[in-house]
Amino acid sequence: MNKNIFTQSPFCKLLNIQYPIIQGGMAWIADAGLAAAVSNAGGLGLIAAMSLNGEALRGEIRKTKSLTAKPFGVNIMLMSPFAEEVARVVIEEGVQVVTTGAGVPNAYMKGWLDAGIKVFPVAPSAAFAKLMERCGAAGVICEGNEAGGHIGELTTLSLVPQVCDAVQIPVAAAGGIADGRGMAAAFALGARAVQLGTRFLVAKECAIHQNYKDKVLKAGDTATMVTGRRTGHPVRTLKTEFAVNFAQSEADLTLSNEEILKLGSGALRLAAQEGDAQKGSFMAGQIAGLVKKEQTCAEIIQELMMQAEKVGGLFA
Ligand code: TUI
Repeated sequence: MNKNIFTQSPFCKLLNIQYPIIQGGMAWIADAGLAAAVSNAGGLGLIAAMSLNGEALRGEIRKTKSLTAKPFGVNIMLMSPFAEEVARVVIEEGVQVVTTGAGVPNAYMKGWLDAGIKVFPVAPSAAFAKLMERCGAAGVICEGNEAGGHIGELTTLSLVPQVCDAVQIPVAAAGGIADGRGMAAAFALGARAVQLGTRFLVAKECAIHQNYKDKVLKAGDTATMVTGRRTGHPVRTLKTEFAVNFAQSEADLTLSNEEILKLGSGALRLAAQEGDAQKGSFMAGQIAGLVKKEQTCAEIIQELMMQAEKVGGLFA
């Protein structure tokens, strides 16, 4: 394995980026400032459309264009009440890359492909990845359940090689990756890119509340837990008082699924914007224990590449 495998890959050429590193499209968190900083550092920055309606997303896209001349993308969380309008806005604004999560993007694929958008759905299984390949996806993102936020069933180590064997399109690995060792490991499994969320949470250009960053920086290896399995929307968060109480409410069968969902809604915003330690849901991946310092996006990407190339040398 040499430098070329990471930096002069067909994946980088496909997206016209320098390094095969994608920033996770973190809902309520990934804004124009973060996306532009990652893209300016040679990776692929993403704006999260989850919390934005069509016009708010349009503003964020235009802001990103004013901050970087490099390619960037938009992540569309398909459970968002604004999914349909933001799906239209990415076409109107000439966005080059769209990633999708938490659902099946079929209804939007034709419009995006006709507009020349490269689509990378999050695929939680090999069957889903094959379906996306048939629908014209440029690649898939395989996010193991080590990831923060809304998760699937499989781990990154199991999911990535099985999807790589199932499809011809490039696979990006996500979940449990925060340094060059994880990046090299993902490439050893057949991935052609990595997506990182938790590491970019503490980026200097990430505008979340400092309480959120401090919780990630202090987190150890067993600091996360999964809630929401009962409602069919499992979410990995830091083990806070809110998360533990939420898990207790889930176990209480006198509460309906609707009541449980209501308890959780809005909690991510409270964490990201207000740093609310009591009512906030601090989503983060299992790899949070490895994230120990605040750095610029450029420092994060350079460090990752240096480590990955060093570890990658083991395969040469
Ligand atoms: O979407 C994510 N991660 C997220 S979204 C989010 S916002 C949120 N806020 C409050 C409660 C819940 C979520 C926070 N984190 N990652 C991408 C992802 N997609 N992970 C898993 C999936 C997925 C799961 C099932 C993709 C497709 C899928 O298809 C199953 C099916 O057939 O519908």
